[in-house]
Amino acid sequence: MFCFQCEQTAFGTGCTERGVCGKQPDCAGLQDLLLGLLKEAAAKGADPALLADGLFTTVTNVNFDPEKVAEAARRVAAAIPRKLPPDMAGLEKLAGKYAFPPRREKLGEEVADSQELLLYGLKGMSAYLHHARRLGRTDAACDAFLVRALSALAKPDTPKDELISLALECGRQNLRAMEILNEGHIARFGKPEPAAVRITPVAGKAILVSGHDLDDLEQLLKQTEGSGVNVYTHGEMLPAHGYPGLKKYRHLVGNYGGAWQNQWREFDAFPGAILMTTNCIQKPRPTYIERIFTTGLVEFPGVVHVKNGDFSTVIEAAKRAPGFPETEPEKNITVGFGHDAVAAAGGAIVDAVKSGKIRHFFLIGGCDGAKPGRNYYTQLAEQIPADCVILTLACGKYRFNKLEFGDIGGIPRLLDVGQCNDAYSAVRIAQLLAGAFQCGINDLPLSIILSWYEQKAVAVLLTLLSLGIRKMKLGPSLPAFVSPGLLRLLVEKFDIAPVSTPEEDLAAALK
Ligand code: FSO
Ligand code: SF4
Repeated sequence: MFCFQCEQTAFGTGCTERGVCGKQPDCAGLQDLLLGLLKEAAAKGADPALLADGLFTTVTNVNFDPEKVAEAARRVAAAIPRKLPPDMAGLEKLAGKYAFPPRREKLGEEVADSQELLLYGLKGMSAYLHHARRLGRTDAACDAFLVRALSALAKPDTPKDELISLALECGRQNLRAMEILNEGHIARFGKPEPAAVRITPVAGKAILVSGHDLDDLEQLLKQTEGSGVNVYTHGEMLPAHGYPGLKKYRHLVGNYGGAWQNQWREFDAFPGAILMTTNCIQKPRPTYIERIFTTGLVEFPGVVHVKNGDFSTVIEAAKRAPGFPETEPEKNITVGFGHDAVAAAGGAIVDAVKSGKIRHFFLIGGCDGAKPGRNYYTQLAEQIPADCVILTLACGKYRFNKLEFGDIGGIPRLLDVGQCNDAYSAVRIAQLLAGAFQCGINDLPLSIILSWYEQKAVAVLLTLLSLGIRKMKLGPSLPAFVSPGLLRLLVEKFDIAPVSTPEEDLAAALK
């Protein structure tokens, strides 16, 4: 196998024996086959929903089940149409034809790596299109672009420059994908508003919901209403508490734990059932494999998968588990600072900047991971001076969102904008500030310092680049699929740089 699509890739170069994420070679091979078929299907004008779901299936930490990936490959093959070998051994042999290293050898490093940059951006965008579609939102231009860009990847002779411009176009289209997802969330659950979220447990039976799919959360909340089972958010579900249509459920009692990479410890300790709605599942420990469930595209061999939104097995498992024995003293954090909430405070924020009370904004967001270097983000947030405001989003926020930051004249110093897809909201906030100060985003007293882990972060980064945003810092390390030539281009055109030390990066930002 060969895979280097995420930040934790082995030795910073590529996973070859097995994935650091736990992906096994059989599953990796079948994902290569699925991707190859998706490109061929796109060239034949296949259904964009089928393409998006296929791509999302191959995102890091989504689907570890070879049988299910093979099923997905068969669905895509049927759309081409193309006959596949009937057995797994035949599929795995065929998969070898689509592996990355021979392709890289044939195409040369720069073209092959530019193909991967575009492919990973498309994977990230597909995740957002998938969630939006589940809320009844689609966009014809995004769908058409997905088909066109994947078709370009089916052709070996698409030149590097065209691939790079498609990658930037992917960033533009991804902004729209995040926008329709935002519209879908607001239409269904109302505009996010600042809300205190309890982070200590309440006595009683419990279900922990992780991942990004707010629709799944809503179904679960409806099905647990009046059952005596409390629901807690985990990881990227935390922003759910800001939506009026979700926080109205009184048994959505709080948030438990932190980011996805701590799940072994946290799920072990959680005395109830656990539901994974999207990516970021790790190989479950035997201690909780009986009480963890998947739904949607996320699957793991040996874990019960819930289909058709019927969460009764999850609720039964929660009732069998002991639950929390007692209510701990209440502690809260605040979420819900989407662009509408920030716009409402816009006048006060602009006044605070003009009077010098707010000196600088830091957007510190992105995806968390397990590497020790990620302490950087905690140290950075801690060292940011008291006259600066921190905007944050995605699961990287757990590195600092339980610290006390206080406020500047009533404006909280830490504003949680939401999930990774709410990068859309962060862009709107930046545009709002730029409008108020009649300048461009690059001229604002704003520094963007991102952490990346998987392919949705690649899509978001491409979005920010496509908006012409310069001088972003990226960490904890640069992607392995960025070849030296591609890196030169990113540095020359966008002044993008890896994170350094918190002290150096802070000094540079506040200069
Ligand atoms: Fe984090 Fe996981 Fe939202 Fe990612 S939970 S790592 S890019 O899936 O998605 O922020
Ligand atoms: Fe390795 Fe990341 Fe690929 Fe998993 S997704 S196999 S950790 S590069």
